[in-house]
Amino acid sequence: MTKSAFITGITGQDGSYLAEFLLAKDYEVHGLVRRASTLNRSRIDHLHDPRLHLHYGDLTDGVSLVNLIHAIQPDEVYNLGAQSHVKVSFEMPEYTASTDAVGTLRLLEAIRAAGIDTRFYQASTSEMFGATPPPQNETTLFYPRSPYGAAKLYSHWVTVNYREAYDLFAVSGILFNHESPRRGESFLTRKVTLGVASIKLGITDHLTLGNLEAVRDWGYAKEYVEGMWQMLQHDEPQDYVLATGIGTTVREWCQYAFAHAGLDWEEHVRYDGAYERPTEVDALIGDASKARDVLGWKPETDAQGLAKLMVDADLEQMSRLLGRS
Ligand code: NAP
Ligand code: G4F
Repeated sequence: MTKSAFITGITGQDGSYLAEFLLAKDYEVHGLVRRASTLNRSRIDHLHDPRLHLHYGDLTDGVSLVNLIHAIQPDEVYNLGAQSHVKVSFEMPEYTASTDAVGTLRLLEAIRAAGIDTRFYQASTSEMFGATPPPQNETTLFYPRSPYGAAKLYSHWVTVNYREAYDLFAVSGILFNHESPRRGESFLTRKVTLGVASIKLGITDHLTLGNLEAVRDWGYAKEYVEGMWQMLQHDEPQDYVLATGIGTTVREWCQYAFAHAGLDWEEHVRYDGAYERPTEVDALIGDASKARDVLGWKPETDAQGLAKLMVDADLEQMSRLLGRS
């Protein structure tokens, strides 16, 4: 029988890859979209599929969630919607908490109110480890360093609680940074690859960044959404880390990306303290051995390979826009 899934955050990086993945598996896919004054669906515009249904709603609007879950009765719910930018969360802490923390509670309550037997995935994050040094796995102490990390930690624990209190099949995927050509333009990796393409094509000659010393474990988003689905197919609801296990500094990411376009990063990168956060997460490096052993999940793309594919995609797209391809 055809399965159905409900995805919050379907217009985002992960939501768009997950929708593609589930449609290829013959799911009926329902996505929550926010009303905006201009359409915000560029990542899913290519999905012309009668099995894809989009519904207006918002994680800050509990009534919309109750009505949609009641009407759709999905087999699986993926809660990927969030105000996902760490630095922005210092500027909009209350909105971030309402979306990223209470939003999860609203969705869980909508599932409970509908009384349906659904499997629930929560998009937890390595940001919850914050100040606790690497390597980080499912048993590592949480110590968030931003309103975003704190809000996500609430969602993580309320997901655990609904699993234990109401016997809901609810899991948290604690995902380390994952990127792609669809990554939002203000996140570090994409900001750099877009900067490389602009410099290479002569549109600008420099790129301005903040902290170059932070270490992140960067993987490929397309591989991570498959892990989300695998977590919901297992017999038992459990939490898992997804990561590559390799730490890369922001400085090294710049080296990889600029070198791939034949450029020297030191000639083009400038510093501006405005991009620093009030509290930084110095180092995130994940240990995904549980996902490998229990689910058979394994990442294939490392940071260097990812930098290359993102630079290539941005160069191609920008050349096309400039009419040079
Ligand atoms: P993203 O590209 O920023 O997408 C976020 C999605 O959430 C967008 O579809 C956005 O809609 C939607 N959204 C924002 N506020 C909402 C609200 N109030 N109600 C409903 N939807 C809302 O994020 P991503 O990189 O795909 O990440 C997916 C999820 O994984 C997020 O929860 C993120 O926090 C988490 N996560 C990401 C990473 C990573 O490295 N990418 C790592 C760990 C965890 P609009 O398009 O309308 O803005
Ligand atoms: O790309 P970032 O903004 O990602 P960050 O803060 O690690 O958060 C991402 O990963 C989390 C998983 O750990 C997700 F939960 C979250 O939703 C998001 O997807 O910054 C990466 C690093 C930081 O240390 C930052 O200080 O790059 C440093 N950085 C240096 N200059 C910069 C910049 N980050 C951004 N965005 N812009 C800069 O100019």
